Amino acid sequence: MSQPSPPKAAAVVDIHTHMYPPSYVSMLRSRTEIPLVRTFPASPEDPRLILLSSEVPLLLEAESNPARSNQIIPGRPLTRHYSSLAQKIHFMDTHKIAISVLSLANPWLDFLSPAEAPLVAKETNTSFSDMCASHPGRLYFFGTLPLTAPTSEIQSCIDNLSRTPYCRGVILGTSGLGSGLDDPNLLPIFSALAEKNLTIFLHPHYGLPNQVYGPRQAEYGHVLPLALGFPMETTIAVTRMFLAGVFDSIPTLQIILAHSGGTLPFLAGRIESCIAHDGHLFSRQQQKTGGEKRRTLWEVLNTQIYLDAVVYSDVGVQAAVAASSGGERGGGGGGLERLMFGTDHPFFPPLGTDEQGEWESVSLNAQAVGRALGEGTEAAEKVMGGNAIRVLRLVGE
Ligand code: 5CU
Ligand code: ZN
Repeated sequence: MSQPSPPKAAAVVDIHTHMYPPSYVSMLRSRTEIPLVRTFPASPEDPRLILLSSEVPLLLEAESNPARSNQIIPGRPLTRHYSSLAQKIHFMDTHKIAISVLSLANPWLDFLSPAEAPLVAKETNTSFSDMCASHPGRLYFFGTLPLTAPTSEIQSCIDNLSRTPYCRGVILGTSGLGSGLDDPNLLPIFSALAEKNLTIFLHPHYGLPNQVYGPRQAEYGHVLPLALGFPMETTIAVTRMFLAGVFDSIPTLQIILAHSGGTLPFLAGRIESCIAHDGHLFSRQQQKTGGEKRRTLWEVLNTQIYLDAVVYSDVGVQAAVAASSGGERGGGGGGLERLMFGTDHPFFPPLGTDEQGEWESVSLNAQAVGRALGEGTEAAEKVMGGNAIRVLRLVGE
């Protein structure tokens, strides 16, 4: 029998690609609060997926006034792209993606009761593992943790995932155990993940409080929560981890930040300056270390953080590479080793054209890498797949 071979150097790997297994979709269909799946009289054949708190006002309006003719239908269409494996493979083939590292889409298991979460985690992780096993060498996955359940359940899930051949890490939202990712109670979980060589894929869901989007937000569709709320949420979550010393406590913890770290590449300098000029942090640091030099955010970006390349512009790709180089301009210092291509499929489908063809959201991301680093260069090949193959230990068909 032939052994799996290492993927070709130029293989394209998608590390940011989601699914909801059919059992998860069934659960969403049965729910009355977000996240949920619902159909509306204006279009009874087309189920809608309603996920975000910013979508609740439209949902309530649609429920209270179902007959209104010019109703804006809440959510997004729940197409086959969300739960069909055949559709995922078709999408990969269309975009010449050799390997995908699948993850459950938001909001994962965050809304489940402590009693429900472990079983749903088990079912979901088994679904992903089975999907990967049915396409060996083409699919891997980030598992999902039952974070609302007791710690012993979370630890046992980590143990199981570490023994699952196609699992390479876990997808994590920003709420942690309920108090965010700077919660000291998360340290044993982060330690266990690091010990088992499971990388965290940190992904937003909650955005910012709805009032920041203003009274006209419904006129602007999903733009404000997705373009701005998501990236700010990620930036705040990882900055809180940094300020709480999580990276110093667990130097082997490895974390990939969705959407190129939100706004972290742009704001890391300001965060560093605010830390350096904060009297409270200064005296705490003096007491703790007697004035010993602290590790900067740039150093953490260069050693423990990876960024995906889901940023849709060469300006963003350049900033991500420079920030991952520890702030060195020109992409030295290893920044080119720390960026990984992704698509965010099945979100951002083409509108008004064939969803079976090429997706502009994918080509924008691929072109951004080519424009920033040179089409077909060694640097671009690393970002398009080489880095993911190395960091996530991926083996091809
Ligand atoms: O369109 C959206 O709401 C989303 C989402 O919920 N999650 C994601 O990863 N991308 C887009
Ligand atoms: Zn995503």
